[in-house]
Amino acid sequence: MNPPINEMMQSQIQIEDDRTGLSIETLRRAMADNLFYILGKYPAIANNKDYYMALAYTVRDRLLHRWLNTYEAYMKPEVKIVCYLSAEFLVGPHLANNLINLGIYDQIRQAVQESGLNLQELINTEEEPGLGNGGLGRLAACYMESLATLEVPAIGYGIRYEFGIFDQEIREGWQVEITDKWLQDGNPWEIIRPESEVYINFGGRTEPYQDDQGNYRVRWIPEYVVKGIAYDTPILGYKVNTANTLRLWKGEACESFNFQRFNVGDYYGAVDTKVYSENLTKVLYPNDEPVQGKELRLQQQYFFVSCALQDMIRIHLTESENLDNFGDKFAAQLNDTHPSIGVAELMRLLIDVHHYSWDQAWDITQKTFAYTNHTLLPEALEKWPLSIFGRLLPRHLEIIYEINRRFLDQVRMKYPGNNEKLSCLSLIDDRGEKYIRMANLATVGSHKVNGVAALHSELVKKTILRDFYEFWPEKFTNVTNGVTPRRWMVVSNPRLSELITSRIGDNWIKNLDELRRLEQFVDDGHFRYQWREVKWGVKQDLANYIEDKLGIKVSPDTLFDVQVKRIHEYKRQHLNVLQIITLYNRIKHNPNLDFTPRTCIFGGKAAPGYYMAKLIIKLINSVAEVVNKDPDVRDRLKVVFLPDYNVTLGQRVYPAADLSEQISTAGKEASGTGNMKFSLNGALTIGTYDGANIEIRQEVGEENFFLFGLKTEDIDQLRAKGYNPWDYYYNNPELKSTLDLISSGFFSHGDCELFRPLVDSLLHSDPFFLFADYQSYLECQDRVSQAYKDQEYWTKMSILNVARMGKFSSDRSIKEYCENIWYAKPVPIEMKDYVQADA
Ligand code: NBX
Repeated sequence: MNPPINEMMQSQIQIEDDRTGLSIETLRRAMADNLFYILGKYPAIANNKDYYMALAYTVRDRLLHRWLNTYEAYMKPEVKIVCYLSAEFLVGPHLANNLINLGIYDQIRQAVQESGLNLQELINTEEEPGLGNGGLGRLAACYMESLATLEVPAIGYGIRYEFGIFDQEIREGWQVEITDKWLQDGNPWEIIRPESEVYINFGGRTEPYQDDQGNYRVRWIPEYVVKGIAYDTPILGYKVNTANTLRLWKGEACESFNFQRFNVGDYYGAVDTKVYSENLTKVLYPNDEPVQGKELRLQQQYFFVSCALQDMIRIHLTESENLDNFGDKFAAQLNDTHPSIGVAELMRLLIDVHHYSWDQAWDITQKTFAYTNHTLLPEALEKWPLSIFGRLLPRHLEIIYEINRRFLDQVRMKYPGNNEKLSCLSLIDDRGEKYIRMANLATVGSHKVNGVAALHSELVKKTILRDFYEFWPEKFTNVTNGVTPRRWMVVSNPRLSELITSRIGDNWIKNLDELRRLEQFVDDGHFRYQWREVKWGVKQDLANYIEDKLGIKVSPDTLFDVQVKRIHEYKRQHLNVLQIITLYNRIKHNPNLDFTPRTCIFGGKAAPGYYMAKLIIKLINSVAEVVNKDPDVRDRLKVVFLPDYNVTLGQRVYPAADLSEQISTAGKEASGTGNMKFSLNGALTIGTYDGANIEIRQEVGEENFFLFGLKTEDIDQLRAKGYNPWDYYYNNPELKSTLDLISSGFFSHGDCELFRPLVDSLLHSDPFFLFADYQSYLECQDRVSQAYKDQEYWTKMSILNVARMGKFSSDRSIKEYCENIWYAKPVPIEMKDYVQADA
């Protein structure tokens, strides 16, 4: 028994403990200590990176109690944990977000200032973890943040890529890819958990045997084994005690295997195994590349999913005697088909390792999994050649065959003699070379399947999973995407956030529907003036950044027209370019045209193997070069391509936009989430009837949204009756002269060949219907220019956009997943010991 005096002393020490205290003086001292003891530096030799690290450790100390308390609370048997399985988590920089969510931003800013430093500069030195390609990975990050804010128990399971998405440089207008070395200076936010290592089998063969009780069983004798090591990053909720875990797995050599080889004298073989194992999690695959034949990608997928499921089983068995209630303890969400091998892996673990019967195992599996679809593009639907699959995962192939056999028996009962149905629904595509269809596996193995916006979910039911919908209508549902207002408003746009808070208080940060209360100020001239001031200031910041990085001068008095997203033909950045060239032509023909000055800003990466996307980047830069220096233009039109678009740059760009370009071919963009970030920051949208645009327009009001273009049905009809892009080219003089100008070499120093592939593709097939939408787009842009001239009116529309965007908080999406798919509830975290949550 401790004498009371000890407890007293302890609590006194801990109140001003350098690792938890929040007074300015304690924070300042903690930073100095970390600089010295962790980084081995003192002020005279420290740079901003060192200070950033010292600060990051100071902040991490202050969240550790919450994190450990949270983890402990989840071990209770009655607590259900959401496991978000995703090959990508595009979390973005941690520091500023953690400061906001911990509620210590102001204290830290002062402490940093008193150390003679500038907090924003330190925040800017953070290297962001680029562990994702785009929307899908960023959605996973927003969802993790909302889960924590809503105090819902969650673990994000993924891959700790050593090299994330490449950094993009632009050289002579072309994209050049540079390896991303996000880990080179160390990562202060992660903690390695060597105790949670797991072993993952690959290759080899299976073997039937009888156990001691005479049961028929199968064992898998792998060819090699890789060790998975967990790296944990805390994901804090906004002003709550919950700190959930993002658990990312790294592949390492398995010593026991190495060691055997070493013992028989095969030193180089042992080293090979080590290199091979560590290769597994080396690099993130870019999207938009044909997936077939990328064996390493299948290995990555199986690796992280098996790590996750084994980890979940271990957690469950620390509190339970068996896995009977596994589906009550965990809800596992498949973020697209990338983790869908999990269906077969959970079956294998339950049957082969934990000796469940097939039927019991299948019940648990279906109860546990749900699947989110993010694309209808046929080329993006994952299918693995059976040959590769069977070589790598022989046991899983057997299990998939058995799942399929039982499933097709059910289908036969419902549709006797209908072979067409069987062939569409089968998990195996055997029309030529045989493939495993991962979307079919995910659908069969899940209790719910959802799309990511209303239109998209309808199209899922009508197109790629039509027969499944007919078979199991109740399985299909929609959850429209959302984004977290903490990162995408509070962190990235403090000025707008403060203005909003000054009028309606700060509850909107946790309850985004409260933004509606801004509507009452829309007729308040002073408020509108303040609103414009904020936008102008943020535009000035971006203008400074552009001048700094690119040497291009742009004025915040012009309309900032922005398209930032991955470069893809279906997203139609080239439609935007056609429009810009048309505006340029108009100025050239009539130099004194009444013209609303515009700054057209682009950003986005092209997949390294996607030639057309790279050519679009080159076209944007080539047009920029000509337009920006043409004296006739008189600075009324500027074109800027921002290199290396990522989360950090997004945080600069969204707040500064006046106009958000969401111009995909109808039916192709599953949802879009950038569209939400723009509108929440007061940009108006010019958009097609696609993805979440439709719902945004519905919420903000059609009079506050610039809609153009064909709808999905129109496009289907046009295609059916035979779409001929030439007709549009010949019949539309502005379109014709725009294309002719590109073909003439005007933007390519006389080279008529450079852009030919792009022009030819448009003239000969135009698979994404740019020509069909061109006229409607231009007319809509004219309406935009007209509207922008009336700044008071524009400001009203901007305010109404923000006020009515509450639906698009990821908090709303997460509540829907909890209610309809996961059946998970909040578990508020009580802090043990002495540490209290910040009020
Ligand atoms: O997912 C995106 C969709 O295109 C967006 O419309 C949607 O808003 C977003 C979130 O639901 N899809 C996406 O980003 N896909 C990928 O990044 C991807 C990554 C790897 C891969 C295929 C696609 N093999």
